[in-house]
Amino acid sequence: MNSRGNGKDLSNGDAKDEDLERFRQDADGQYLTTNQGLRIADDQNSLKAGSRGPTLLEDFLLREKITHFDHERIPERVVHARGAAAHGSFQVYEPMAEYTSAAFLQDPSASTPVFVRFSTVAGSRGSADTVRDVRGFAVKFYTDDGVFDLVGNNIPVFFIQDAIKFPDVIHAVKPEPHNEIPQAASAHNTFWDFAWLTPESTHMLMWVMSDRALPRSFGMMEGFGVNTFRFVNAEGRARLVKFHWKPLLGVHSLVWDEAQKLAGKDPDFLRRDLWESIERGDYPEWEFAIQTIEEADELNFDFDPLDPTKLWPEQAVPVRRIGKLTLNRNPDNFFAETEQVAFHPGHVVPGIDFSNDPLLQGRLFSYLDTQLTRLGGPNFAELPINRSVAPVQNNQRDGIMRHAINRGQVSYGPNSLGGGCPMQAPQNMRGFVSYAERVDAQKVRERSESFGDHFSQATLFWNSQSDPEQEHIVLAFRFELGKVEHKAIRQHVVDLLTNVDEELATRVAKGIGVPAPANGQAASAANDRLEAGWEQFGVTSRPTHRSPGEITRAPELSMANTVKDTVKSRCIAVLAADGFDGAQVTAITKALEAAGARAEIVSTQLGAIRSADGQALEPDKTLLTAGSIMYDAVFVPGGSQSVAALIQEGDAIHFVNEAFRHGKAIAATGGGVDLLLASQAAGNGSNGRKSKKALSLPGVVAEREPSDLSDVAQQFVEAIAQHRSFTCQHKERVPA
Ligand code: HDE
Repeated sequence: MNSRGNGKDLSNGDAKDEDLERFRQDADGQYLTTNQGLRIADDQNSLKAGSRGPTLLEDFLLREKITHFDHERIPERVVHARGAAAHGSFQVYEPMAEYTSAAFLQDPSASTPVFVRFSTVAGSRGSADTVRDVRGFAVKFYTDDGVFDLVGNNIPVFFIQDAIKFPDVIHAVKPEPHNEIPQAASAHNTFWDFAWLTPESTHMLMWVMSDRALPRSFGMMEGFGVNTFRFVNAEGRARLVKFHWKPLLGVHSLVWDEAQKLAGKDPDFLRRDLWESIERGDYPEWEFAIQTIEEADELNFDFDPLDPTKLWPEQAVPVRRIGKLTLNRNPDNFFAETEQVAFHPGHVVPGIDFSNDPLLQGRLFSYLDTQLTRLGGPNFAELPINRSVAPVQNNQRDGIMRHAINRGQVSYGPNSLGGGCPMQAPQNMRGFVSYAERVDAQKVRERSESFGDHFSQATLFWNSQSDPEQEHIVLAFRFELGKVEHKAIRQHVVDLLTNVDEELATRVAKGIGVPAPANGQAASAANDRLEAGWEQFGVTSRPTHRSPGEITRAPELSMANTVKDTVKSRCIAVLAADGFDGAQVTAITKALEAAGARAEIVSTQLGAIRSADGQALEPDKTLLTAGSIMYDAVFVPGGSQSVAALIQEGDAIHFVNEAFRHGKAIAATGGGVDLLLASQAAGNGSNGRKSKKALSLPGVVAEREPSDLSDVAQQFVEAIAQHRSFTCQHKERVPA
């Protein structure tokens, strides 16, 4: 550990880390000074005319301190305001020269420093981490050819096809302008009004209503570049490319009830998880993956590869994993790094270029523009976190907060007085040359006909989900639309969903007081209603065709098919009080730790508790400060005194019920089984009484007389690795 306590040795040749080192400040052993370096003798009292008299205007120490404080805030990002970030590194697996000349994608032995910021989109800086929303996944690569920013999301598609609609979708989802309600939520009138009038958003709506919008951890989400980029190799050959991040821990989510409660009990749940994982050395990792389409094949798919409301199904366009990203160092200072970092999809390096995706084209304008306001002027690239590790040299000058002291009389080009410097770099010196795509067209304000299939991929997404995932989507639509006060809007969204799947529309309709569509006929009635509404309100981007194609299910779209062989970074609650069974706690917690998870003791109060055989243990949390929602699983050890105390606590019973309702793994050994029987996490046996059989439910490992604790631990670890089990109908009846 170095002095910053974040587990990373500075001597590792990380160019960005070394660059940042010049700006770091530590107060150890230092005297307090003004910003001018004057040592301050008294920072506790302002200068007054007598100890009970008025404060003097002369007090420059007071004025400097208060003035700085008054100006500590900068505007928050207009979207993606709430975020958390970390440093790390990226390494490619093998040279990618066939596809791209990007230098950082050639040498498997070279490591590129990165800074990655995760965010929610709609909420303000102080909103909760676990709200239903898209997550930003923005990666800044500090390459030897300059900064490359891959500014992506955890959902592969977007709400709109044209950047000109971005202010509209964001205005619709943000708090309503008259009363600034609701914070960080799409469940309100304006969002769903926009949604039904923007049929191209249907595919993205399906993703946002799925549990993908409730990640369990930033380290358990996928990332996507969303927009289509271009890879160009040294011969100038180009291919369209989509970028992906595949988390090695798999893709796992919270459930809605849990996410809402966490927003109150621990609104920092995801940023805390990221921070603590890195501090522990449980570094989150993702594989970088690409999909490429040959230019000649651009028009040969059921979807248009330039349409950002479409993904490229992996069966149609294989995904190739080409490198690995590891986050291994927390920022030193949230404001200086996480808040001041400025991403821009227009920051590319030779070998990477843009496609004509109309959303991307608009983004290329927006990011630089927004930083000018947010970071106060054109010199934000000089901020330590934004500085390229490749040398920066040009004729740009002056502006607010300029740091560089450019010497000499020359600030223009071409020049002879400066010997022609700085010189333009030819392509063979890695000068950036835009891909010379041929464009021969009329200027039009039009949407391509090939963008007109708004529903097929929404249907593909729905068809690819497991039963519990489908159920969660239905409930999410019901929740969101249940908050919409206008029945006509609820009806129109159901009409949209009728185009995705009639059963989906029927199940949603059932909960929100609008008629369910019935057999084919109702679908055409739904479309008649939609068409009339779209006509009335000037919607031009209508669905014009459907191209379902040959792929009817895409396994990669379901989280049921994700990685389920690890419990790394998971946190398990051990419910224990005085008199707990020490051997059971030791055996299970050791096994969890050996598998890469960790256990926290949750008790009735803080202060050491003793096992039946006298072993002392310090609880980490209490039933007051913790809830099952903060854990991935629960273990209840035996020990008659401990179990008797817990059974008396409504909070302990609730803990178990809630974990069970949320599909989490639960283990109980010895008398701990009685806490399960006292809760509703046990079904009724066939005779109506709670029996041992009643505990043989998915995800529950209950052994009253465990002969082999390592076997119990093994079963428990396997159940946790499954993430959740939703197969048991009984769960629905358990109050949480
Ligand atoms: Fe952004 N987006 N965006 N966006 N975006 C911003 O830039 C914008 C879009 C994304 O952690 C802003 O610096 C437009 C898609 C992320 O700092 C702003 C359009 C995707 C972040 C902006 C889009 C994104 C932003 C606000 C439609 C996924 C946070 C603050 C044309 C590929 C980066 C800022 C961070 C941030 C504009 C659509 C991802 C206003 C105009 C699609 C992850 O410039």
